[in-house]
Amino acid sequence: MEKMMKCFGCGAIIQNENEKHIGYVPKNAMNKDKVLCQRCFQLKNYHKLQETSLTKDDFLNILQQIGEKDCLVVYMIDLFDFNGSLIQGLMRHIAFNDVLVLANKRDILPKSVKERKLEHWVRRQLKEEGLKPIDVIITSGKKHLNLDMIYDAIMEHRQNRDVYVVGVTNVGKSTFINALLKHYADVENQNLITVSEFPGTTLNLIEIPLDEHTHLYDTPGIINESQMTHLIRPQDIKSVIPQSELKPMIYQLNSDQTLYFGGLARLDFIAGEQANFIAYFSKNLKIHRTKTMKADDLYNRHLTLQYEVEGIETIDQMKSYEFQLPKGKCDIVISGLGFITISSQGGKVKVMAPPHVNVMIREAII
Ligand SMILES: Nc1nc2c(ncn2[C@@H]2O[C@H](COP(=O)(O)OP(=O)(O)OP(=O)(O)O)[C@@H](O)[C@H]2O)c(=O)[nH]1
Ligand SMILES: [Mg+2]
Repeated sequence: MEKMMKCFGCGAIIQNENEKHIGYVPKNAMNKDKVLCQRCFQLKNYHKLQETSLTKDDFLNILQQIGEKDCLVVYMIDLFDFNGSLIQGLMRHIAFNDVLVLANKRDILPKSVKERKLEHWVRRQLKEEGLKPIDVIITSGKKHLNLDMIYDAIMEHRQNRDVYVVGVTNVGKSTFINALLKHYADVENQNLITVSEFPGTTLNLIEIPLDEHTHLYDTPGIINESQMTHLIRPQDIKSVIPQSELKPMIYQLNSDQTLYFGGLARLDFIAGEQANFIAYFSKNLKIHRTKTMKADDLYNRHLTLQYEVEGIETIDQMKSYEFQLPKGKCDIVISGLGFITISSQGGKVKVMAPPHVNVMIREAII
């Protein structure tokens, strides 16, 4: 039987019947041995996103099958949105495989942070989550950082088995595989896998031969509804989510002072001695400092509103969290948007963010 044809950009099974469904290719474009579906064509050439109707379960089903295989799992996480890339659904499925962890997007964190420090931090966080990887490598798929080291680690640990690259959507799986394809197989740009800043780009397994019998697979990322990318308008993603090295912004705050982050989130310093707040956000995000007393009014009059979140027009539609600060350093993370490193003698902060967005306190990464 003839093998089903798949789009080389997203892995969707090719069909010529329904333009609105994934994998559509007009019949007259079928005369090649490698085809790109209409959705990928639009994404690659016009940067236009065609919505799909795949659900989280569709993606989890694919992962479940991987969990049942004897293979090497390359688990990619995003250093900038570490907690957003650790969803439980994913951990559960791969817990029994050999797992090599790639901590990606290192280029977004300040250059001054040592790679070893990041690696140790990642290892400690993973341990808390109960994951015991065979190795952890810091990387940037975009900058080809540590590519040779990763290639060698994959070849060593796969022991002639298949390799599956998994992770939450948007962590950079396809970008990384493209780096491998360019570097080790001289694949030209027009034949690479589709990548984009929109979540849910890869739609099915994409098979890349390693030798006669085994393959490396790109997989569709699990959709994590609490990721910031799902809440803002698609056209704002590239400005709100940092694309290059973060520029730390330093604030000395007294209690009863507030910071707004592009109108998407807010932090109130409720109690404590004067403390140091270092904000790590996209450089396009305007940070606005004000007295807490005036902060509600400022937001409601739209003075600090820079980006829109659907369904939020007044500040009381945001969700509030309170955190007790430890003495010393900690991070307050607004998942996918950014984080604030606070050095204090202790105290209390309140954070407001759109519902769904995870807000948490963690050991400082920097
Ligand atoms: N700064 C930075 N951005 C990256 C890096 N790797 C990927 N990106 C960006 O992250 C976004 C998502 O990249 P993809 O490679 O499509 O991510 P994916 O994990 O394959 O996503 P899905 O196919 O949706 O699961 C794109 O905007 C990439 O340019 C990196 O190392 N550094
Ligand atoms: Mg992808």
